[in-house]
Amino acid sequence: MKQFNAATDLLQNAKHLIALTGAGISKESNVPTFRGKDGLWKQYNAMDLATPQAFHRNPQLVWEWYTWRQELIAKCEPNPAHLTLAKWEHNGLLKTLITQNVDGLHRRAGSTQILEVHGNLWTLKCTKCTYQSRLSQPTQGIPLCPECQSNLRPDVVWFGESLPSSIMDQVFKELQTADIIVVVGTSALVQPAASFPLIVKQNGGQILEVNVETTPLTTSADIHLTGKAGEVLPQLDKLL
Ligand code: BJW
Ligand code: ZN
Repeated sequence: MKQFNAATDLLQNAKHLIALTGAGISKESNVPTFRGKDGLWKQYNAMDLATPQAFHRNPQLVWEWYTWRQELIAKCEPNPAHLTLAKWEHNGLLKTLITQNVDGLHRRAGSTQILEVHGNLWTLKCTKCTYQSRLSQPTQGIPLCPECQSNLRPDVVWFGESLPSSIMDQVFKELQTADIIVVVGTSALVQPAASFPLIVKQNGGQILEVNVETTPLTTSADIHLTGKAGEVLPQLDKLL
């Protein structure tokens, strides 16, 4: 309870609160995380599915995996953690939500100030030209570009790829301005997102971490709340 009260104080005094979320925030919506005992990378090899080389080698296999995930996520709903962050944006507390998640659940929960640093599973882009489109339902087979007939790919960021520069420009502005960053449900293992909270800290800000486990970030966090995001965030909201 002491940690909860300290976290409430931190939030109540925040001048520019931002959040960084990872797969753990969607776990209670039944979206699988990547790491850990039930994580996707226990069952699937990241290098066979989430690199540009893998897509070049076997677009069919990569698309099968993404179609399966789109079908799974289409059945999921935002949980109380997503809803709490949306509420905090609408009541003016949360300025920007940086997410590594590609599932689109933050938007479905009502958040609008979202920076999706690893892209979105529901957007496609051409492997050759600048064509992009939004999906309203899961893909079937390998979709082709209507402009140049090349393979379309999911507009997500794979290992070895740079994060979208226009979004990163906004992320860095936020990291310079923020005095508090709430970090929810990320293993803090994947760069560069894992370093975002440390940039806030270097600029004199504070880190509030919410996770069921400790992470490499925990020793730098000013407050670590252990628990499920879908329980901890609504509990915090009640105390505000
Ligand atoms: C709960 C919970 C509950 C559970 N409540 N909590 C060596 C050093 C430094 C960097 C590198 C390096 N070697 C390679 C790199 C670079 C690489 C990297 O970081 N690799 C590391 C793994 C070592 N990074 C990149 O390649 C990035 N690009 C880049 O660096 O560009 C520059 C560059 C260009 C060219 C050459 C070299 C450099 C790109 C990274 C792209 C990541 N892509 C993925 C897939 C996206 C598409 C898709 O979804 O299909 O993004 S991988 C996957 O990991 C996904 C996630 O967004 C990302 C982060 O995972 P996240 O969100 O943290 O989830 P989990 O599963 O790891 O953790 C869940 C957490 O939730 C856990 O902590 C649980 O405890 C917790 N939890 N239930 C609260 N209910
Ligand atoms: Zn094209």
